[in-house]
Amino acid sequence: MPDLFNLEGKKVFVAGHKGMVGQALMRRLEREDCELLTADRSQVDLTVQSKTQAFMQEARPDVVIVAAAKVGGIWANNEYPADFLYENLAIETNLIRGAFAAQVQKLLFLGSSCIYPKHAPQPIKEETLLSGELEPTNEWYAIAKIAGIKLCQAFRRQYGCDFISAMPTNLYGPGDNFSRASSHVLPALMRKVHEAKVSGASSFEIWGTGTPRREFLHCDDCADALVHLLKNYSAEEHINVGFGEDISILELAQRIAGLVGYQGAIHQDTSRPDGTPRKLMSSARLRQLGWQPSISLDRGIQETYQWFLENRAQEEAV
Ligand code: GFB
Repeated sequence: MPDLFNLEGKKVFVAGHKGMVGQALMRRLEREDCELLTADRSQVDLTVQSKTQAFMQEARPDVVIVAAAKVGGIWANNEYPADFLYENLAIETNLIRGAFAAQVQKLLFLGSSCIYPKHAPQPIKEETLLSGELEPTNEWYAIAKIAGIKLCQAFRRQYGCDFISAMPTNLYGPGDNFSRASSHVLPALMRKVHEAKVSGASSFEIWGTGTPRREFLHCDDCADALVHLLKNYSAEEHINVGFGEDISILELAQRIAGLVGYQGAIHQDTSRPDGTPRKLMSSARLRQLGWQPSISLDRGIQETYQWFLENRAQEEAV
């Protein structure tokens, strides 16, 4: 079957090309016969409407991927509600409206699995959106991402724009944020295990009870799925991008410790929040479109740890 949308010869603007997903998209798109367009923050501040608009008018991309966002783990989301709500709203409205004004042929907006209700039935189907209350630690980010989905749908409905939305699950991989406070759980635990191993500590700490369950997708698998969607998907409804299996946080900690080669104990800091009890998405619609992940969690953890050792371990230790 020929692709619905042909990337050949197209000018593709990857907004957020320096983030983990943006970098993965750049690696993946290099294999396509398209022209890649990027813009550093010093060139264009995507939170400023006039600057984003002017950039789009001048650059005239054919395709826009909205991978630019303010992101972080449970602590950062909870601590900086204004930044997470405002910056994400600003970036996405500027890019989506800017793409419409510049007559962009195709736009792909990236959201997150936290858009779904805290107690959504598992695995979470796309139609669960807006059927219940959000998880309070990340409702600011979730509301911004829901607004982005709706904006794409609205431009599609009112003006016939080919704007689509994808909702990746929790992502990890090379280029991730390993900072102590603002990172997501997988890089956070990787760093803690590494430091415990290097210092000879008898234990390391995980936040919360360890019982919440999460699904983890490697960023290179995610980028591959996103390119597949660009080529093969054109509809109003957002579409889930998941791995298909989840794991408890305690099991994740044990898995990382095993792969890194650390034998100490794991302590739970229950003064920290658990967040959503479980977030396993149904990716049935994406599978029906002919895509599935290829990087196992063990291989992904090993690769990411290698990247951490080569790129971050030294500076993080300071
Ligand atoms: O990855 P994470 O920060 O975010 O945390 P969410 C997932 C789970 O891991 C929570 C636990 O139950 C945390 O309490 N956890 C255990 C840890 N140890 C740690 C640690 O050292 N660091 C971190 N960060 N967590 C985020 C949302 O939710 O997921 C975002 O806040 C976004 O908006 C993102 O949707 C994908 O999975 O809970």
